[in-house]
Amino acid sequence: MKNLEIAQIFEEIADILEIKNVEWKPQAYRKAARALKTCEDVEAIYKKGGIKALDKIPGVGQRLAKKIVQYIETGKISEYERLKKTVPKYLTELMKVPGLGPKKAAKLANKLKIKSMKNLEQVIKQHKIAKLKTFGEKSEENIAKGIALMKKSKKRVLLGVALPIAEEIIARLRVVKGVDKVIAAGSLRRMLETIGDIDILITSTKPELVMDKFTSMKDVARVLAKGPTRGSILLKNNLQVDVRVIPPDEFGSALQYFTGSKNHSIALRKLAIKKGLKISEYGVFKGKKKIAGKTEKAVYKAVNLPYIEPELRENNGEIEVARQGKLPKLLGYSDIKGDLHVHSKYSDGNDAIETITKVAKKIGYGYIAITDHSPSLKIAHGLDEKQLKKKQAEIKKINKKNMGIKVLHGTEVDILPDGSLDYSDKILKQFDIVIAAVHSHFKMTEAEMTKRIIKALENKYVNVLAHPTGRVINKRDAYKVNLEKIFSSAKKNKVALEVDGTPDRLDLNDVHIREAIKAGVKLVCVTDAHSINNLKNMRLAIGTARRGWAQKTNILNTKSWEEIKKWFKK
Ligand code: DGT
Ligand code: CA
Ligand code: CA
Repeated sequence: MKNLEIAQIFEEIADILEIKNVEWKPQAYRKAARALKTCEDVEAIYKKGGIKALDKIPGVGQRLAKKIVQYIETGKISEYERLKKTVPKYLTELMKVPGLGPKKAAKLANKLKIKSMKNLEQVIKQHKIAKLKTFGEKSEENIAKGIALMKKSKKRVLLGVALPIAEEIIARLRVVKGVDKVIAAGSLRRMLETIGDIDILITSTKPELVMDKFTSMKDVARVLAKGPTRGSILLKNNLQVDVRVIPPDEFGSALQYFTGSKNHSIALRKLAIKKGLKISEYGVFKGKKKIAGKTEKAVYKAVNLPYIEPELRENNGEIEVARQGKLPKLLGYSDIKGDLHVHSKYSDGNDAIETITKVAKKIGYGYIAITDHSPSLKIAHGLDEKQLKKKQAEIKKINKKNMGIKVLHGTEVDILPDGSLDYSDKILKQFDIVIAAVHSHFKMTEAEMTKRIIKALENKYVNVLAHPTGRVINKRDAYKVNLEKIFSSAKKNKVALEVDGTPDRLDLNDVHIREAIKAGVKLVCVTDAHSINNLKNMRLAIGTARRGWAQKTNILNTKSWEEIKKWFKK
C-alpha cells in the first residue's frame, strides 16, 4: 500500500527539478506518479514479479522502477533525500499551495522575500502579489483560495459527521453485484473523536463494479486514485474516502491492519516477532506458511491473544492487559436503558415532549429525562417557575397515557460563577433528575473553577455534572479545572459525570473516562439532544465510553430508573 506515498515523493521530486529548470525529468516523474495512483499495490507486484514487473507498469521505466524498489526495501528514496537538501524547506511547502506550483512559488519567494506560509499570508493581506507585474489581482485571489483550501483539508472531521457519511457510502456499495462484506476500518471503526479520512474494506467477486460505483457516486468532487482493487476519492465536503477490495482469505488481517491504530499494530507485530511469527496485512506467517488471515479473531489468536475491540486499539496498554487475560468486557452499544439529558421545545429544543417520548420508546428506552435549561441561560430560553409548573403538568399527563416508557421531569441547571445554582433548593427538590452545568465565565483560574464546580456537586439535589470540561472540538478548549478533585467530589457526593454525545463535545473524553473509572466515579452516557434526530448520538457517547475502557457497571443508565434513583439518594 505504498503507492500513494511513492507517488507523492515522485511529485515532490518533479517539483524540485522544475524549480531547478531541469527539462524532461519532471514530466517523467509526474507520469509515473499518476500511474502509481491507479495501479495495483506495488509491493504485491514486486513480490510476484520482481523489478521487471514494476518496469512494465505504463509510465514507469527501469530507472524509476529501481527507485520504487528502494522505497519498498528501505522506506526512502536517496535521490529525493539528496534533492530535498538543495532547496529551502519553506519553498517545498509553498509550492504545495494549490494555484501556486513550483515555478511561481520560487519566483514569489525571491521577489517578495517570502520565507514561510505566514509570510505568504501577510503579503496577500498587503496585496503585494496583486501589484507584481507577472502575477496580478486574479493570481493573488487564486493563491488566497488555495491557502484556504489547504487549511480546510488539513482539518479533521468530527466522528459524528463522518459516521453517517460512511454509512451511506457503505449502503450504496453493499448492493453492488458481487459484494459480500463491506466495513469501515481506520479511526472511524475505533470511534476516534475526529476522523482524517474514511477507510472502507470490501470483499467482492467483481471488484471493478465496486470501483466504478465508488468513483461515480454523485457527491464525488475528485477521483484521487482508481485501480482494480483500490480507489480513493475526495467528496464535495472535502472528506477523503479510501476503498480497498480484499481477497476473502486475507480479510481478517487486512481489517486488523487498516483498523490500526498504527501504534497498536506495531506493538502487535513486535509481539508476533517474539513468537517467531510475522503479521502483515496479508496474514500471519510462520516462515512462508500462512497460519491465519481470514478473521481478525484468528489473527489475534495466532499470537495467543483474545480478540481486542477496535475502540481499545490505541497502544494504551491493551496488548499487555490482553496477554494477562484481563481485558474489560466493554459497555455494549445496546446496553443503555434510557437517555438522561434531552432538551424539549420548552427551552431550546426543537420538539414537543410527547414527540421525543415516542421516538425514545421506539429506540427501546425505558425512560427519558427532559432536562431543559434554567433562566440565566437566556439564549436558550431557560424556564421560570411558571413554565416549570406547566411542563411538569404536561409530563404527568403523558405518563398517564402508559406509553411503556417513563418521562422524567428534569433540568440542566446553570452553575453560576460563585458555584451556586440557578434554581433555589425549593425548586430543585421537585425534579426527578438535576443536571448541573457550566455555561458561562469559562476563563476562571483552575482553583476558582474547581471550587465553583465542587460547590455545585455538594448541593444535595444535584445528580449529574454535564459536559464536565466544557471543551468544544475544533472551537473551544476545555476550561481549566482539576479533574482529580472533581472526581473525588463526584464520588463522595453521589454525582454521576456525563459522557455527552454531542458530536463536537464528547465530554468527558476517552482519556478522562478511563481516569474517572479508575477513581471509582459513576458515569452516564447521554445525548444532550436538541432534536429527535440527535437522539442517535447515543452511539457516539457509547463509543467514547468504550474508548475509555468503560464496562456496563461503570455506566449508571444501563440500569433501570428505579435502581438509578436509589443510587442518587444522598
Ligand atoms: P485518520 O484517518 O487520520 O483519522 O486515522 P486512521 O487511523 O484511519 O489512519 P489512516 O487512514 O492513515 O490509515 C488507516 C489505517 O491503516 C491505520 O489506522 C493503520 C493503517 N496504517 C496506515 N499507515 C500505516 C503504517 O505506516 N504502518 C502500519 N502498521 N499501519 C498503517
Ligand atoms: Ca482513516
Ligand atoms: Ca486512509
